[in-house]
Amino acid sequence: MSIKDKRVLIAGGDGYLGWALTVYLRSKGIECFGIDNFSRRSHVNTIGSDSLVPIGPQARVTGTDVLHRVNLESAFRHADPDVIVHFAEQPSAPFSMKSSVHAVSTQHNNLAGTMNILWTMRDVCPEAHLIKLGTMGEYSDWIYDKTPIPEHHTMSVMRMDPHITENHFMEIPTPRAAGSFYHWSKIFDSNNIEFACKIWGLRATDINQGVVYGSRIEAMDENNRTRFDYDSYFGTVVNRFIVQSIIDTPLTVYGKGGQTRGYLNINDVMRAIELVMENPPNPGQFEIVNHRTEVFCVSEIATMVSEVTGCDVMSLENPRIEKEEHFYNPEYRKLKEWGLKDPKLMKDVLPDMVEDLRQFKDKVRLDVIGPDSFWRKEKEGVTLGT
Ligand code: USQ
Repeated sequence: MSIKDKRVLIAGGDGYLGWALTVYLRSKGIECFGIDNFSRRSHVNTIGSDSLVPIGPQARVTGTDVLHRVNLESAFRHADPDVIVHFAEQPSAPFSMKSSVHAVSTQHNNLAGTMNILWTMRDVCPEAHLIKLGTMGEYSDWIYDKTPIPEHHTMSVMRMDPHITENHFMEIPTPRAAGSFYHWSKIFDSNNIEFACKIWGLRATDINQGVVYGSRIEAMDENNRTRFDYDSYFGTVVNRFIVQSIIDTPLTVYGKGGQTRGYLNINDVMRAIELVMENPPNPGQFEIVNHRTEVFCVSEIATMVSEVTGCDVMSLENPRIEKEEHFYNPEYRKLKEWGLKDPKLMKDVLPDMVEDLRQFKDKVRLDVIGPDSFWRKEKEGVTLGT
């Protein structure tokens, strides 16, 4: 089946990537059906912030919570999807580390929501292709500080057992470990999805993305933009640095700034999902796909933004527990083989982002920029201004 004929259900269709994908696929004539519980809007409002870019009303998607099995099943029956893209998760590491309430709600939402999607697929549309937004953060620098992050869900290891004379090769699930309760929720999801594929013959692709940045996709006009967050919970680092620079406040580099991640522009996320739709796994298969365009450490990004805008850079005590200098090299092969080419490079996108967002300068709230969630027990919030 050509992807033009596929019907797509997007869970989390009101979010940063979910709405962008809806606009992207519709611009290509693909039928999309979005559902959302609008928790992103309410979480961001609760911490005193809002999308910097004005967005359309909630009515742009259907109000359905993946935690509500009966409603989810109705939505699946109505949409009759060939593809389910699952973005309906709490995506912020700092939010998940704020308190026990935040950690529990993150893991409850993410694990139970994914579980409901799997059971509903089994009962309503077992042939559909699940595309799940995973994360590179499932492979922490605790484990992959000397060896590349693999792009496969199993690996061969040799078990060297001191109690027996022979060593044994074993095929084991790729080791994963995370640096926040949010990132751990993604690991648990991956394990549950793989198991569901194995026992029920579902098919799923887990896209492990790096950090996404960008203020819009090419298919958007002023009336159908996706949200853009810059606060310390829901803004990712590049998006935050751009906003900090347009209000002329120093860029908040945490710790030594040697924390290294894969980065990709939001336009390339869209293209990648389209390619994954074109390359579904077989029934019963669980496929891992890694996605990053470039690899940078935080200080390099701060330098690049500062070169565009002339803003200052400051070092803050790191609110997180993470390595501040380390090796990092995720394997990245499948999307390139499927035809992902000419990705956007950060140095080319940064000036456009500054231009695009400068018009919203007066809406920026300084009091939501400083870190407010701390991995160590004794820390309290830092307010950078009023
Ligand atoms: N950082 C700073 N200054 C800031 C904000 C962040 O130095 O003002 C640092 C963080 O300490 C971290 C790095 O920048 O070392 C990235 O932080 P981030 O908040 O941009 O990204 P992260 O928490 O890793 O999570 C984001 C998304 C998440 C996705 C993940 C992909 O929020 O949903 O899963 O990127 S990855 O990082 O590859 O795991």
